[in-house]
Amino acid sequence: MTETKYHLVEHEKPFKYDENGLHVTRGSAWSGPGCHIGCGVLLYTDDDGKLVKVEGDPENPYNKGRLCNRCLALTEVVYSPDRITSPMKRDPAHRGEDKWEQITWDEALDLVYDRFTEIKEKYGAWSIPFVQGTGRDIAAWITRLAWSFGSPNYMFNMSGMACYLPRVAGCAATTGNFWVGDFSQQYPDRYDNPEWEPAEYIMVWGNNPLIANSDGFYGHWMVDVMKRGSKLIVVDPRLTWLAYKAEYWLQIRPGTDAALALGMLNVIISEDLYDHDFVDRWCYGFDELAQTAAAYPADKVASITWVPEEKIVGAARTWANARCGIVQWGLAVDTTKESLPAAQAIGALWQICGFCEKPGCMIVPPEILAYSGGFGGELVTPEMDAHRIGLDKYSLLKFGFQVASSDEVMKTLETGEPYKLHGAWLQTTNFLTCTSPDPERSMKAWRTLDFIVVVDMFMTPTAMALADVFLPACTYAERDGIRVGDGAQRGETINKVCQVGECKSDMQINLELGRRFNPEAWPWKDDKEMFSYVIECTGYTFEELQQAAPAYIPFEYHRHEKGLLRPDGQPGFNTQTGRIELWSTFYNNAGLSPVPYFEEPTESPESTPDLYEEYPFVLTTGARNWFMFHSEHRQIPHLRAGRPWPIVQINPKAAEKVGVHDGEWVWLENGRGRCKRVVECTEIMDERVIMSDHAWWFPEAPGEEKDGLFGMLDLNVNKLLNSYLPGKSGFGANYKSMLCKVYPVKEGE
Ligand SMILES: Nc1nc2c(c(=O)[nH]1)N[C@H]1C(S)=C(S)[C@@H](COP(=O)(O)OP(=O)(O)OC[C@H]3O[C@@H](n4cnc5c(=O)[nH]c(N)nc54)[C@H](O)[C@@H]3O)O[C@H]1N2
Ligand SMILES: Nc1nc2c(c(=O)[nH]1)N[C@H]1C(S)=C(S)[C@@H](COP(=O)(O)OP(=O)(O)OC[C@H]3O[C@@H](n4cnc5c(=O)[nH]c(N)nc54)[C@H](O)[C@@H]3O)O[C@H]1N2
Ligand code: SF4
Ligand SMILES: [Mo]
Repeated sequence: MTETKYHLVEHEKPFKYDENGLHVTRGSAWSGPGCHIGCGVLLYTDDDGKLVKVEGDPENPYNKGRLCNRCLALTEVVYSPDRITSPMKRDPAHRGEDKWEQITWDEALDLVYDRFTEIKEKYGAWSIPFVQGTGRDIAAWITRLAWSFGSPNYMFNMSGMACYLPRVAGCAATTGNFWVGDFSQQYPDRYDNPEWEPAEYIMVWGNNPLIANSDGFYGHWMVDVMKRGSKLIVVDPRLTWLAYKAEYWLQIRPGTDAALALGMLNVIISEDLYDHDFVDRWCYGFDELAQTAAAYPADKVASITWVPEEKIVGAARTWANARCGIVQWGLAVDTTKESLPAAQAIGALWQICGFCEKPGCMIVPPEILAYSGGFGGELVTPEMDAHRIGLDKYSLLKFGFQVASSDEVMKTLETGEPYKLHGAWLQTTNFLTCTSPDPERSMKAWRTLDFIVVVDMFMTPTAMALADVFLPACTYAERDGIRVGDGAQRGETINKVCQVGECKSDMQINLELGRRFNPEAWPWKDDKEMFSYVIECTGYTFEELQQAAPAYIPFEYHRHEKGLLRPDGQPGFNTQTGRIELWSTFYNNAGLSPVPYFEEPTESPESTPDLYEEYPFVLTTGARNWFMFHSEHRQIPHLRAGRPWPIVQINPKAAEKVGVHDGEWVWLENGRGRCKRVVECTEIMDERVIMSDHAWWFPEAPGEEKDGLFGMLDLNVNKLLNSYLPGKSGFGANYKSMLCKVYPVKEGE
């Protein structure tokens, strides 16, 4: 094996071994089905090559043998009778109808090649957007497909790209990097590593990590560090399990996070509790930040956020006086229209306290290979970038990921400006069910395209409504792959142990098609050779990494002092001023406010008091549950049993006031639409706030559009959202702060 500088885990067991008559293969559980992280798993197969069970790998430092029920139910996903197992096509005249025709892979790939090439020759490659869903294992392979085809319009079809990207782009613009909490994940020996220490305080902000396991963060680490002494401050409108364990639970009104952060900054600055040394040496624009925060005194912030004044002050003091601290933030920071200023204000809480690049603080994540922002960036020409939709309007699209603006693409579909779109490649997304605010408008707009391809494991409302070709993808048990970059902070392999029908992995599909489009960009003979190329810098081939994984990059703290965070090797941060910019030169140059601010959600008790009388609840949506990943898993018996119906959580007193009962079907409605839910009365909610599940459909219901697309048209809470109204930067949209009313569903409805 090649000499390498990476740390390896000492395994007691080999990569493959036999146990009690079954064959065991070590691997990583990274999509499909969906998940952001990819725990270490042991896949058990029998002599016929059938997957029999999945266990957590106790030798993997990442999850140490633990798994959640979605992985434990993997065999039900793999062998679900609902899987689509061969390619299909349908005449575009019959979109929305169950009129599929089975075809071979050769026919399917030839058809896609022919139609895409025809469109490219007539209208330009940019007239085909390439769309992905959330962080499944696709970013690298879909960017390369899009860019090698010649389209700059790679995108995530959520208004305001309001998941993760606002935090990533915001951090990149103001600090030059993305930051994560130090939970020892960068060390193979984890909590035993002598360099590491647990955070004294963890501020869990708009995130429910135990359930979500999002963005490379395994939720159980939270419990691991609590056992080692970390204490919590939780900012959440609901009393989550972690909020219940917290020293401070700040029960915030949805969508007011920026105000709360600015109020806490004001306490910390006015009481002189910040880290002077760190601010003097490494931050830029402190005085301007102080001036901004001064406009947010605690009493005013209490009335905006509904968090009692003494809790705001107490939590701010406790945080600033801590020896070390972590902000474990989540989706709720992104799902507000002005999400960048919210992220900037929350970021300043760790920055002015100097909780940077130290044990138990925020760190820049080490990555085996930073390909996550796009594999194949060298293929993007200036001409392509000139056609990237939204780039002229939102300069921040240059940061983080090289994406097109989903809101601008929506306008382009509807207006044909700046040019008409003609085709689409949709891979790992069910956007009509999940991300589209106003799904019917979205469906109509995407229907204007001449030719649409969907790559998925199951028939979905989106595929039923839009696809002309359906390509069946694999689960992680049916394919090979690599888990590097994208917040993984370690190198692992995904290992094929079984085959279902004719399904192919996303990587094989994209390699085979990419080779037809642009052979030079896809020179590899098979997927394994392609993976070896990507991980070349580790010194391993794919086959070697299979044996050796997980592999870890050597890590050290205080990298800003050692010149390790800038490409020029100078001390400091990778920004224009070389410092963490509390006053952002980038935002200023982009015509945005250089300092953070709070703006009311478009609809709220404060911004639209008249509407609030008619729609008396603040509606937050989509808090994750244990059983489902977005629109997935509805057809998996053990998981559906845990969440049989789409629920809305309401405080029992509030339910009584509006005359609805636990277990009853109700409508949630506002001026834009309504959807059905089942009431769950629970004390975890404030009487003024309700929480609705998102992404519901019933795979068992009739699927044709005339019958409601598997119930989706009645069940989609996104009908209540503001339609395509992102923040000023192009990032952020109100997915978790609207107004609505609740009333019972009548018999027969
Ligand atoms: N109201 C409201 N709406 C929300 C949210 C919310 O909180 N509230 N959350 C939003 C967020 S944060 C996100 S990220 C989006 C998610 O939006 P999406 O990522 O579009 O989520 P899904 O609807 O689950 O679509 C994923 C599809 O990909 C398929 N799939 C899964 N794994 C694979 C794979 O490996 N290969 C292929 N080819 N297909 C696969 C699944 O079967 C499924 O049909 O939803 C957003 N929508
Ligand atoms: N099981 C499961 N896991 C998932 C997913 C899934 O669908 N299912 N989706 C994945 C994806 S794509 C993502 S982005 C992550 C998201 O995972 P998280 O970041 O945890 O996001 P949510 O669960 O949507 O919301 C987290 C918490 O924010 C609270 N909250 C709601 N509104 C507000 C608000 O305005 N302010 C504040 N401060 N808090 C608020 C909710 O009550 C909830 O407890 O999860 C990932 N993991
Ligand atoms: S977090 Fe859960 S679903 Fe995701 S890989 Fe780990 S066990 Fe599987
Ligand atoms: Mo997400």
